[in-house]
Amino acid sequence: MDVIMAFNTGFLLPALTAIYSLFVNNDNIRLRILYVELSAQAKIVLRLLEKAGNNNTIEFVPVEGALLERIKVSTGRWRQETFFRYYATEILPELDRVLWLDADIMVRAGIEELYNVDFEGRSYAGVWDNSSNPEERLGIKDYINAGILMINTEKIKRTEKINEFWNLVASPDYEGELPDQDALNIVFRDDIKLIDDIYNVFPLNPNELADYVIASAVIVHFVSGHKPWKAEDVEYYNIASERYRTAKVFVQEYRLACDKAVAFVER
Ligand SMILES: [Mn+2]
Repeated sequence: MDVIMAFNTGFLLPALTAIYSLFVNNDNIRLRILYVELSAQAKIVLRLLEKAGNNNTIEFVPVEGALLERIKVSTGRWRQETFFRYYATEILPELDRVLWLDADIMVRAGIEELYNVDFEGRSYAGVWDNSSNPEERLGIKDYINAGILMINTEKIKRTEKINEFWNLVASPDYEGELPDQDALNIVFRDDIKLIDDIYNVFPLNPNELADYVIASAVIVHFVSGHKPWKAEDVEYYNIASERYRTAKVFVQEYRLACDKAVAFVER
C-alpha cells in the first residue's frame, strides 16, 4: 500500500505517533514522506519505525525546484506542506492510487479496505465533513475532509483538472477559508467518492453515538487547532473529555500511542 505524508521537523512527535500507529496495525506499507525541512536527526528517528509491523518502509522525498516555487507563488499565505498531496501524480507518476494521511492522526486498525476503495470513476475518495458549513459557504453538499484522502492518480494523470486546482488557489481573489480543502471540493465537485466515516473520525462526537464511534473508528483525526500532543492544550482536552466520551477514549489512546512510539524509537 502506497502512502504519502508531509511534515517538518517541528511536527516530529505527532508524526512519529501517526506512523507508529499506522505501522503496528498494518503490513506492507510503502510510506513516502514529502518534505522541505526535515533534519537529519529527525530522519534517523523516523527510520527506526520501519521495524514496527512487517515489511513497512519509509522513503524521504524532498520537494524542491519548480514544485516548491509553484506553491510559493500560489499559496504564500498557507503552510506549504498542506499542498503536497496535490503533487501525488507529479512526484509519483508510476502509481495508480495512493493514500494521503495528515500527521495529526492515530490509526487504530487495518486500512486495506480504505486503500482498495472502488473510486467508481472518480478522482478522489474521502469522508464527508460538515464542520465548516460547506453547503452554506460554497453550496457544496458532498464536501469532504482532505486529511485522509484516497487519490486516484491513474485518473488524475489522464485529465487536466488538477491545473484548475492550482489556478484557483493562485488566483488573487480566492479566499478559501480552508484553502486547499475548499479548492479541492470546488474543482473536483461531483468527482469525489464519499466513503465510510470510520476512516476519518473527529474526537468530539455526540455521546449517544459514542459506543459505535469508539468501536468502529479506524482513523482518528485531531482536526481542531487544539492538539493532544501539546502541553498548552491539556486543559482543553480535559474539559472535552468530561463532556465527550469519544474525546476521553481517543485522547487517552493517543497519549498511550505517543508514549509507545517514543519508547519504540528509544529502545
Ligand atoms: Mn489534519
